[in-house]
Amino acid sequence: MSLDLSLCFSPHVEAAMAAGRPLVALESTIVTHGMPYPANLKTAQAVEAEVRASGAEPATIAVIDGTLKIGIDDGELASLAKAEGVMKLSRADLAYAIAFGKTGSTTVAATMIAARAAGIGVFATGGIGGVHRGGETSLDISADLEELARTNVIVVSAGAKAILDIGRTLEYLETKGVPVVSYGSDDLPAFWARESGFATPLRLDTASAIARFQKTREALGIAGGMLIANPLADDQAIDRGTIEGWIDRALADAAAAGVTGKAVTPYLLGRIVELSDGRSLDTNIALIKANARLAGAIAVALKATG
Ligand code: PSU
Ligand code: MN
Repeated sequence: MSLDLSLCFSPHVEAAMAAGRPLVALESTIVTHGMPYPANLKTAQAVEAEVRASGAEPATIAVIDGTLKIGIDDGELASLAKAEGVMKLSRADLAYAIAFGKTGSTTVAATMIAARAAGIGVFATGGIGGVHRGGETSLDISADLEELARTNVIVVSAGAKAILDIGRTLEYLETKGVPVVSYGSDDLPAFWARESGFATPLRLDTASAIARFQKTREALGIAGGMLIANPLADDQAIDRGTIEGWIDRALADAAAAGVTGKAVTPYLLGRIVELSDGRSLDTNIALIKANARLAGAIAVALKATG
């Protein structure tokens, strides 16, 4: 049996591709599972605007009624933002949703797969998934890490989410040969916080240096993506001590509620928004916008280097 996996490009994305303009992929799990309505919708729109302001075209990716969309329109974004029971898709179930006509948002892993299929080399998110705290016994390790090892897409993030075990996440990425590059910092950022306390494996200070690094990897035939960790501006970040208190409390609540599997990350993010009285949400919004700006600059630089 031969299946026609036709990607559905939005008119904006199609026009940008035809004109040879730079593109940036954006994920949709942050919309459906990462933030409450209506902040999720406002943020997704603002993030697209940031990409445009940096000279690139945004392509927000999602599966809608079984169609893999590379770029969605305002109406589709609004209905995803409000919808309940949307699947949270990763490498394991992206094809399931397409095969059986489901609607699902794409995580970092699934967005990388779709971006690669569409020929888009740069992708902006908030924070990647990684090794959860206690992951050495629970084996709760995000499929995002394996995807970074396999799929040639530059993922611009604010690091791994601070709810995770950052040290083990770094070890895992090192084992898999994934470059971890902090942008303009010697310390690996930790999502809401500017610093994780871990020295960054690599540091680059310009978008064109990042583009040059990825092009060189590709020239060497090295498969896989790279993780760019972009620290938030000082006045928008939350200090490590403050955020750790909320994380500990959220982790204890998740354990008491018996939350497991795919539900863990959305539960923790939601609980930390409550515990911080919305402060973590403001910071999450600021960091994804900053990442979208940097991703746009990298996409522009990739075009400029041929
Ligand atoms: N960044 C955010 N909020 C999010 C995510 C990223 O600011 O909700 C999502 C991404 O889609 C990422 C997912 O792939 O969280 C990680 O989920 P898990 O830990 O279950 O792999
Ligand atoms: Mn998990």
